[in-house]
Amino acid sequence: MDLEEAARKIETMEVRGAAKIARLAAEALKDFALSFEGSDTEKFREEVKRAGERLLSTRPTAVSLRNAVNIVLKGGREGDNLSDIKKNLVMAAENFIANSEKAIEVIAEIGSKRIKDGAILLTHCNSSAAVTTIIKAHKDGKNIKVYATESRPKRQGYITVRQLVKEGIPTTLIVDSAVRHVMPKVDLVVVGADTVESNGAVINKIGTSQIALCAHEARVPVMVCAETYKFSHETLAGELVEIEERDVNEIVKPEDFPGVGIFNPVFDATPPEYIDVIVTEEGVISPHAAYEIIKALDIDS
Ligand code: RI2
Repeated sequence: MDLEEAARKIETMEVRGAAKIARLAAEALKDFALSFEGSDTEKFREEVKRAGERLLSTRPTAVSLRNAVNIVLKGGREGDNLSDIKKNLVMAAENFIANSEKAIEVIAEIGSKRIKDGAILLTHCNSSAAVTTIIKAHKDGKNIKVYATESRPKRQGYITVRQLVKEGIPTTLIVDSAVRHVMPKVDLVVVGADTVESNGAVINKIGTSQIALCAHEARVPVMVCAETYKFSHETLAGELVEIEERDVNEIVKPEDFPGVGIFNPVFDATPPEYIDVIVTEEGVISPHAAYEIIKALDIDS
């Protein structure tokens, strides 16, 4: 995979979802390293670093992307000669991808146990961790039904409803603004995450915080499914998570609304008080345990 092509696919959201973009970045860095010709170790390190920066410039919010790049580059800092350095980088990339895929399976295994037979779920956007967990609950014999939001502006909810219906799960598509109306019928909200902050706040697709607020009001628990590489080391060091703002054309054609300001933030932050549990591959944790998870992770920013 050509590095620029991978960066473009992430930027344009041709490949999207926090886990998928992280794995694609790891794969692209691996291919970039393998295609490096020459014997100058310093030049290799500089070019790989620049490649990492290009990938990081694509989407600013999902820390999984940053963690993937940091883990792979860290692998490439180990070794005495170029051949070993390349080997270590490739190994780091392959391990990241394998661990990331395995983490989702483990999360689904654990998360499924928290979904009761007969439960009505609500999910938002399209999270591979959340959708895999819901499908696992269905495969475990739970008789579940799902409400899925459209998830404006890009309507990733369409992907979700198709995935769930394909598995035979009764699924109902709703517009984002119908969430409060249906919440009294819901037993559990299941969503993914792009980033988990050190204070336990979860950054996810815009609208997640409103859903959590409605769930809180209706006393419906909120379960977040997130691999530990979604946890942000940077926030421990005081940095704030940048909320990506995308092209306003994703909402409307600006020329149809002369004089009107249009604002397209694509993520929001749900405070830890509105989240019951985060299901990680390390187990079910309280959002307040995010600090310990980040401390235990060996990822430098
Ligand atoms: P997984 C997505 O972001 C959504 O916000 C989704 O909830 C989150 O990534 C996590 O997805 P976008 O790329 O990693 O659609 O669980 O903006 O697949």
